[in-house]
Amino acid sequence: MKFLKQLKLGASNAGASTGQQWLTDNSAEPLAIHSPVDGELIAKVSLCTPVQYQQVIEQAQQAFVSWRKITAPQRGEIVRQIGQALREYKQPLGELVSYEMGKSLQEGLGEVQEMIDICDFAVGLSRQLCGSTMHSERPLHRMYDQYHPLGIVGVVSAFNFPVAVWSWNAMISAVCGNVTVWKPSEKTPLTAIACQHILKEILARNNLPEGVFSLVVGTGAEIGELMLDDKRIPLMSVTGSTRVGRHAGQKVAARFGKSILELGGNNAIIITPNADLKVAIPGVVFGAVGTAGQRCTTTRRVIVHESVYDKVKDTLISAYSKLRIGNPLDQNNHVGPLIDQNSVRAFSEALDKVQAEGGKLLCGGDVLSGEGYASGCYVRPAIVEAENHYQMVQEETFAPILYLIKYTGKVQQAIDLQNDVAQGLSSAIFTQNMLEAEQFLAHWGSDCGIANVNIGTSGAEIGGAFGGEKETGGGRESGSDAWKAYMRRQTNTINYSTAMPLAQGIKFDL
Ligand code: UN1
Repeated sequence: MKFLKQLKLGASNAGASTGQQWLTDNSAEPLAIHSPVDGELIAKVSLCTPVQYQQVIEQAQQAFVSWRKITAPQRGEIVRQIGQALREYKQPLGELVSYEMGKSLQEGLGEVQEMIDICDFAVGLSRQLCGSTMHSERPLHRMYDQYHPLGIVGVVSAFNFPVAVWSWNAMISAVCGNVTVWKPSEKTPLTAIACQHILKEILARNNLPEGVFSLVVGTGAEIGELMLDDKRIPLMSVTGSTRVGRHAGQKVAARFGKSILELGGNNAIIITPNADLKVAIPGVVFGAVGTAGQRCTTTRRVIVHESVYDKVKDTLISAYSKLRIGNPLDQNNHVGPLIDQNSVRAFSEALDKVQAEGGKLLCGGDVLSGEGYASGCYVRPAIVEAENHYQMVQEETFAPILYLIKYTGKVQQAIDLQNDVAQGLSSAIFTQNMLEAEQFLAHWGSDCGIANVNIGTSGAEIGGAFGGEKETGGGRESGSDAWKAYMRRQTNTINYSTAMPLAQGIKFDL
């Protein structure tokens, strides 16, 4: 495949890198990466060993000492060059994302575009890492706060956005003056290795210290655990399931580290009687079947008012019947495969369980076989009529299952149903009624980190802070002022008088 060569991937690849140097150790059996698209072997990767891990972290510690002294706008210039390189590699990298992960080529290219966009954002940010100045209560005193780099930032990313999520973290973190150690999902390490090759050229060209951007491909049980316990990593940013995040958050907190958790979602779209269905239906369908239902922002529930319920149901079933499922690199297809056969099993099991609870399968739900489906990872997206309290509806199944739920009262009833799950990532309402929209956005409205009006739940832009509440973990990444979590905050008070007054009016005369 041409894109593998363009991205400097070989048949065997090292899974550990300090940026400029690949660390090789061939003592263990390498990991074979098969594509969910056709089941073919793409390439092999030797996993980072615990010894190599120590080497990477030590190198990163050293790199931090010099990287933090480079001015923030100069760090921004490096990130600008990374964004430029990503523009050049957009096509092959998008193709590899699609082939290794299984999302449609359009979404693979979109993911690389997110990386480019966050680079641009970070370049601007590199001149805007601003604190506030405050007025001191003491005469001839000045007070302000400033933001300092933290040190090593550990990024654990998931298979579903194998490169974009790393870039939101790493590019923001880099302009903040941190160095990053990235542990990608072991399901999708090749895209990460490709990024590391792209970075290598830029790091070398600019004579940067080795260890500014490092990579450790390994299992969660081994390398992931080392990172969580490592006091040399003051901040861990973890994207994954709620189960993984609960464990990670507790471990990092136990050593007083900071963490940014971006975990599961159970995102709903509310369709009120005042919705424009021409806008709503495509929003629901893309939200539910995009990335084969494997985004943390995927639309999992659609809560529809009874007056438009049958119409929405029929239109959705008809839209689903037109979905073309197949090789995601073929731009005629809408839906590619799930990441692996375990996910296919989880999809089938969830459908069995929800039907046992009383759910009614309206369409889809089968596992596809035959020509073009040899990997065994293709399923037909399903719609299930269900109730919000069903156990399966309450859980996040990382697959294309859309639960159709009816509400009968006012919009607040739909909002309450929407909020009545453990997760709190993304949410949306479709309505042309301003009162309904504002109620959804009010503080007694959606309890999610993302609340959209007349836009689906997925496809957030990088300019906003990304993340959610409750079991989604509370972290924020990407835009707005999410950068503050990547820095150490310090309050400074300076006395430029010749006296020593105390705050709170305390007298202490010697
Ligand atoms: C994720 O699924 O982990 O909002 C991230 C979206 C994308 C990011 C999703 N921009 O759907």
